[in-house]
Amino acid sequence: MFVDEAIIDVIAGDGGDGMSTFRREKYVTFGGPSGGDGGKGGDVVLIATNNCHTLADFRHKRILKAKVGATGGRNQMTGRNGADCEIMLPVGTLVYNTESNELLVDLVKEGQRYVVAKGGDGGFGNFRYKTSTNRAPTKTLPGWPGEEKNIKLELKLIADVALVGYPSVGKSTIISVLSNARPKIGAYPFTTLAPNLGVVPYGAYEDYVIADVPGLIEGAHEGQGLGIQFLKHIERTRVVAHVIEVTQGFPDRDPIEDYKKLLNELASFKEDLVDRPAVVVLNKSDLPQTREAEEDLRAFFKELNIPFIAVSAVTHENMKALRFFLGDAVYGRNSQESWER
Ligand SMILES: Nc1nc2c(ncn2[C@@H]2O[C@H](COP(=O)(O)OP(=O)(O)OP(=O)(O)O)[C@@H](O)[C@H]2O)c(=O)[nH]1
Ligand SMILES: [Mg+2]
Repeated sequence: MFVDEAIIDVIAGDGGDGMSTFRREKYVTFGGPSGGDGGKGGDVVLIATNNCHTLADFRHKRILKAKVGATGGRNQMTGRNGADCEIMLPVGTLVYNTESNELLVDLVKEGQRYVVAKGGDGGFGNFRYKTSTNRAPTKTLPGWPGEEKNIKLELKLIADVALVGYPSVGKSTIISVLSNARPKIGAYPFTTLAPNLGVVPYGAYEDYVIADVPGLIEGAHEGQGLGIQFLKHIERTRVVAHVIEVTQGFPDRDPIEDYKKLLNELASFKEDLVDRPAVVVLNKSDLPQTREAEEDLRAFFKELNIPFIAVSAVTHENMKALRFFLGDAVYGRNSQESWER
């Protein structure tokens, strides 16, 4: 199940209490205070990872706690520190303090760490209180409490390219051909219920991340279809790739109309979504009606100065070119002419 929001409590460990004890040794009459400090409580640490792409793990796990520090020991031994609680979160997770609504951290890079709740320090043991006038103090301090917070996790995937289009235009098929991702593909609308991410090799040393967003329809920004919940995942992608098709038997569908309607949806959701680099991928060019329409569509997008490519994800025609076409857009090297057949 795809979950992109979760609210959890994070509780760092309390520090261990200081110890009150006196040295007891043979032949030493007044050994003096020797109680050690308590150990530090564990922190709650958030760590960004590319190994998971949803917050589903946190749907039921609502409280995450680090371990408390141990009480100080004899012979001025400090208690053991409490173990940290490390929480792995998908790259792209924004973390908010629920009470203040303040953004605490945006986990954008693999391996990024953030201490969201600090463990309490250990309390002083009685050896700390030894003075010239008080040689036998029994005073100690309890450990300091660990921080506690209620935080909201919000995932906004970070991809280089988002495939955007009507249901069943072949977005998932494209991502399965280009990348290591193996999403579900189906001849019915809304096969994809959650974004899929895949890594696409590009050039000798570069690659890019491609996301397939569940099919959008007119009214998506008002909640039609799978709606608004997935539009936010397009917010942080560099390039929007509109996937279009020439349908048969759907009189109300037309590739240019589809494109305009979805552009409108993106703009209604967030204006600057339409300002970012966009390209158009005409899929299913193995079908005769697509071949027929291709030249007109190419001319239309050329007029708008939008890079255009025609492919077939099923026969793999032009799919290698698509890999570079999208990569060029990501790295800002796109030239429309070079992709014309
Ligand atoms: N003829 C032809 N069919 C294709 C091509 N690409 C995809 N299809 C078919 O189109 C249907 C939908 O493909 P998907 O990849 O699931 O489409 P999608 O855009 O991910 O659809 P949603 O997840 O529902 O939004 C499947 O039956 C595919 O086999 C193509 O290049 N040519
Ligand atoms: Mg799909």
